Amino acid sequence: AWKKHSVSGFSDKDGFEKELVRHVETTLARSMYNCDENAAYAASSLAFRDRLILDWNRTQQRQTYRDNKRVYYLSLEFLMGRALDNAMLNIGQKDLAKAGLSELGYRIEDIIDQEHDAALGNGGLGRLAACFLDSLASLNYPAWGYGLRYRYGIFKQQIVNGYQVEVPDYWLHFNPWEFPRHDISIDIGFHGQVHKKTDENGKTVTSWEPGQMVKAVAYDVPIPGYDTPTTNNLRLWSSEAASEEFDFQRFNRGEYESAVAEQQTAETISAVLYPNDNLDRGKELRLKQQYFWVAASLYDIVRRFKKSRRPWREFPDQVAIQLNDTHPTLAVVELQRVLIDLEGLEWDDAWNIVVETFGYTNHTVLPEALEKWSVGLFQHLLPRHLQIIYDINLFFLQKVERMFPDDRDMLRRISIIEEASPKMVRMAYLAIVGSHKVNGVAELHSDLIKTTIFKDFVAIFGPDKFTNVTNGITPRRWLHQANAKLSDLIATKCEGNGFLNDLTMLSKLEKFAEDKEFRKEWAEIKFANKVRLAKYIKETMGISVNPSALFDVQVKRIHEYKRQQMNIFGVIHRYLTLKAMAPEKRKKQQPRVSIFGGKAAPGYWMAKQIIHLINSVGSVVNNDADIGDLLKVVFIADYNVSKAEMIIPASDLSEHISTAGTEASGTSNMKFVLNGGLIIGTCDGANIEITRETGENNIFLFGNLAEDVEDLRHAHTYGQHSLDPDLVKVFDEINKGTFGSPEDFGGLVASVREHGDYYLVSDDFHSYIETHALVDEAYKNQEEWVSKCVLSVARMGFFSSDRCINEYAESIWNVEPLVVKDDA
Ligand code: 26W
Repeated sequence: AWKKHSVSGFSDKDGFEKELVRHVETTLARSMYNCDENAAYAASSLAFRDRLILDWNRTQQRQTYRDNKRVYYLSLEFLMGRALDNAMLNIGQKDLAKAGLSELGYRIEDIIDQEHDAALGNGGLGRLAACFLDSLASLNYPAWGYGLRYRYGIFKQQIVNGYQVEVPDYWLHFNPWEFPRHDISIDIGFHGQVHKKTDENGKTVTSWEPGQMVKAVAYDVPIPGYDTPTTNNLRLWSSEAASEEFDFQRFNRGEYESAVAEQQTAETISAVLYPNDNLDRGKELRLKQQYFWVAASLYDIVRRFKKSRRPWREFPDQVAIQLNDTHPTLAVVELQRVLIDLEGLEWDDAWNIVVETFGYTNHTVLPEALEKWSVGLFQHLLPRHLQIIYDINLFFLQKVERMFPDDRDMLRRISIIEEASPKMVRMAYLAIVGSHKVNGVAELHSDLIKTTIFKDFVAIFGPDKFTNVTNGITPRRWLHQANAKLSDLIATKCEGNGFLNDLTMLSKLEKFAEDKEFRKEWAEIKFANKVRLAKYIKETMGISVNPSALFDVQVKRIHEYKRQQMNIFGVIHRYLTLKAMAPEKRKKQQPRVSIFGGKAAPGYWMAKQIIHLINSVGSVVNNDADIGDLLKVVFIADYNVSKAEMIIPASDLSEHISTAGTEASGTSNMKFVLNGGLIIGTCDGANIEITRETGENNIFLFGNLAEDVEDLRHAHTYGQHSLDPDLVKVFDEINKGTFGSPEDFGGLVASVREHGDYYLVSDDFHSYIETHALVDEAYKNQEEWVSKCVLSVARMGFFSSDRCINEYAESIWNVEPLVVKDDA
């Protein structure tokens, strides 16, 4: 049996303090008398970082030496949040740091709070990538993440007069968690010409002579596993002017300004994260980002492979590359180019290697989110890649024609090139053709892609190419870090902290669901978390909320398909109902706080109207003396990972109410349940599997099913669409001006009334309202409510990202963990 190698932490509290002081006095060049919380954060981070580096170096050495198959996770987004708290917990020395900091006169929460979130992502897809990195390291897989080092992360959201205002997120003033590797830099080409020559053997050789070069510089971020010395690497690429371009000659020719301008053009590539979630706008700079990142990453991966001097056919035995949505699909084309143009392989040999190497994860079925790039743009930016795409498509179409000789329309439907004007490259189709496995992220979603958007591809490649891997979340961040008290309470009933490595151990909690004493402790923790959130709400926006009220939370990106509009219409309905009641009856109603949070894409007009309506309703309801504590409406500005860590543990009820069939999985649904909250939700995404695991009695499901959505939409368009009468009352109230100028919300109302109600708000409204009434009823019986929460948590083991990563490893990557021996 292997003995576990211990983590390179501090020997004791004094050891940590000494290092902290050393960093304050030398690295930061300050005196301890002049060490504010920010400096204490910086020094703590530097101290912990030093410990991580030792394990990080050893992990990389070990992985190089053993030379096992590695996983490369290519994602344009990594929504990491804060690193210090996570590093302390994963190393297992937060208590020690707390004691040390306290001795020096600091509260650890204040120190942790100094850190700026690393917000290099939009929402679900980016946070999933971050959870996967945590699991990959915690399970000792040899794995790297590859992404872009954006100078600006997702914008910061301010609410001004009820409207969203975007502020740039410049987050790199001080970032101790990244290591610039100026020695690892790669020149990436764009534009230019393609040349064909015949070599001595009569073989045609194609070469690409780019017209512009941009330099990619690596920045590495250590990813510590929990309770293991394995510390993996996240490599982020930053763009700079290629060395040749910003040359000395040009200064002498008096072209200083234009030389600097070119440098800035190069730097633009990694400057900013595109803030659209589920919307493809086809911007040239975005395609440049994608190629820049993919080409640099592949160069790095290929270079590492070449060090072991194996034959090319062994590449897929050594390398698994996962495409996080279609954003990195150019990697398929780039690897084929490297193999045939630079390494001289035959097309078929190269193509087999490519397909064996890649796996593609789809995260959405929304048509407006499926990436397409115009052929003209490709021709201009990546002329050689366009040729290769045409060849990939030609061979693919030939294969399909042989399989379905009489089906002309099939060829038109499945072609990687959409024959429209302008012609478009369909990236999802390219990703499917270039990968050996395609997966969805929850059962319903994986079924839907097989029967709708990718149906033809199932007929062509057979059903085995398509699979499901239901998403998961890391219990380290989303329970242990976000909700330390609950995690500690669970540990007392689950034989210690083992559940953090094996979440199925939570099942030991089942037998305590009926234990009065345990329920009391459980309820006290939930209450304390609500008090903490109430305090934050009071301090940041001056709204008093009663922590004994039912906290009803919907936090996620604002999108019509996620239906925050239905939620706020429901809140208006509740308000009207309360107002219409006799005071005696009113007093007996269940008090609620409706909490919203989330960013709207800057160009998404409808989403911005939703935010404005929520805030407008809030300012009326929160100041209505008839209502008092019975209803409060709060919009928490700038929802991000660190706010999620505070909000999620404070929820009694969370809303996951997308139109059935539209939310691929959802992952916050899992986080809320894991933190002892219940869900009101539709039969969509992972809600369905959560219900299967936790039991129908422990979730509030409502609304139409995915299989009925198409018919309902059809009926809206061609039949008659009679609106739900309660919803009509809500619209009438909006139109009366109760919440400000009705024109401000005209789009929201019209989309339901005039424009076919695509997201079925009216169809689901009645059952939504009724189900909320059931929630009120259930919440009255606190003993039973808490028991539902305990049972649910006990049954959440399946939703760990550890389970999810093990499934990828086994069914898609064929990689194994690298056992850490004591001597290596
Ligand atoms: C091209 C623009 C664009 C940008 C981002 C298109 C699509 C995206 C993402 C795929 C959107 C996204 O984050 N999808 C979410 O992925 C989560 C992780 O699998 C799921 O849990 C969510 O249901 C899904 O909306």
